[in-house]
Amino acid sequence: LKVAVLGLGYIGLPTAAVIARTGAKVVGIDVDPAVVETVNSGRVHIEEVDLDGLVSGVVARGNLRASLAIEPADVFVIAVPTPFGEDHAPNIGYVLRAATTIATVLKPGDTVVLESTSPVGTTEEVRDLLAKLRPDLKVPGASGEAADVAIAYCPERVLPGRILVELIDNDRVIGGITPRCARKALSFYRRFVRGACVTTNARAAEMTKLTENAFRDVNIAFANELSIVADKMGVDVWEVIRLANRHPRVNILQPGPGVGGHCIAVDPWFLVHADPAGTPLIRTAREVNDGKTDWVIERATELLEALPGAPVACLGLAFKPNIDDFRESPALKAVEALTERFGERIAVVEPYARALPASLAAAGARLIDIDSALADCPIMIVLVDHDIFRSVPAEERADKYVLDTRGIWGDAIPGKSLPAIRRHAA
Ligand code: SAJ
Repeated sequence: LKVAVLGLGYIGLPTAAVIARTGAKVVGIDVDPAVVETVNSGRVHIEEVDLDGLVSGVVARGNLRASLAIEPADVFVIAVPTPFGEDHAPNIGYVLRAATTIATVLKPGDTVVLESTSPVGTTEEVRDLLAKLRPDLKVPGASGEAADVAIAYCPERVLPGRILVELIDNDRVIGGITPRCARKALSFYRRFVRGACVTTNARAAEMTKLTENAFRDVNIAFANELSIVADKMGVDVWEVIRLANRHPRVNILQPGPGVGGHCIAVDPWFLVHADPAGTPLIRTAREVNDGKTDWVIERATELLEALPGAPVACLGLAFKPNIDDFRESPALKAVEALTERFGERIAVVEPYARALPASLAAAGARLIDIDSALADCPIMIVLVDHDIFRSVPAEERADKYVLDTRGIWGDAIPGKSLPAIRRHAA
């Protein structure tokens, strides 16, 4: 079996490597020459648990290669980004470009699977594009005749940091343009997926993916809204959530500085964009989660103004704990806003960054380690719950003024509230 994976990013590269491990010959196609070169030398350009060892192994055995140019294959997996524009309109340009590339080598018997998160109807658009570019091939669903190629949608559902485990163990939803397409794609996924593979149609599979991430966004928004109300009422929101979750049918998620990443902060907009009037809850959840970041910036600004000149350590830039991914990160957004205002007072502790993003460095922020932060910075703003921050014992930070947006240092707050700080400053 020969497989071409288009897009060697956070999903495409691990997927290509896992398929290659089954013994299939896999070629990973990417537009970035640096990525192609890195993979061909057996190395990885992204941080993901155990990925480096897996890639170096399958490349050394000759089962995985990367290339800038498309090649004929039996199965094509599209794993390219689907960003959105200023007006939150989904941009499926990369998907259509990948399909255009595939069209140049597509042959009867091939299977094309789209994995990128996509608005409902995208897989049909891919089918229509392939039909237009390759009138010699019968595409599925167009007529009653048996098609020459199979086209399906099978969304990735893996959690960064657990990608290699979840690629294999999670259940997969496989939506075919026709039931026959779904069965063809199913036999491919069965090669490496241990979870259940459930078949449906392409539109239902597309909406399922968007629904999963919108569900999580709405639930995190609930926690974030509670955190603001609780703060006004002087109540520890993390304690309230712990206690409420003892109810057998309540399961509240954790508040934070907002929702980041390229999935949960993005995908709900695909549903809102498809039906703005019909999605007030999903839209409001997005606004609540984005608004939480602004609230954190306001609280931090108050704290910094109450203690003029005191050095500040911002703990974390990543969008969630123990990863090096800063995309759509609320922590990064908060640090950018604080650095713009307070410049050289701001130090950043981010064990997953080799250097500070240019925007922060240019505004005067410095990258330091947690030990220097504990030694030199009386103010600490916890933005990411990295394990290394969690592990700082209470006595090492007893004299700090802390704004803890992740609730990892619950014991640090008493005596350090803003009124207390104002008294101290006066
Ligand atoms: N977050 C909170 N509170 C919580 C949980 C998360 O504030 O209780 C924040 C995180 O800090 C982060 C953001 O939400 O900023 C998203 O993190 P996440 O761990 O919930 O999810 P992602 O973005 O890493 O991965 C999600 C997953 N989707 C679901 O859990 C429904 C993953 O399974 C998907 O494959 C992935 O999106 C994707 O690619 O769509």
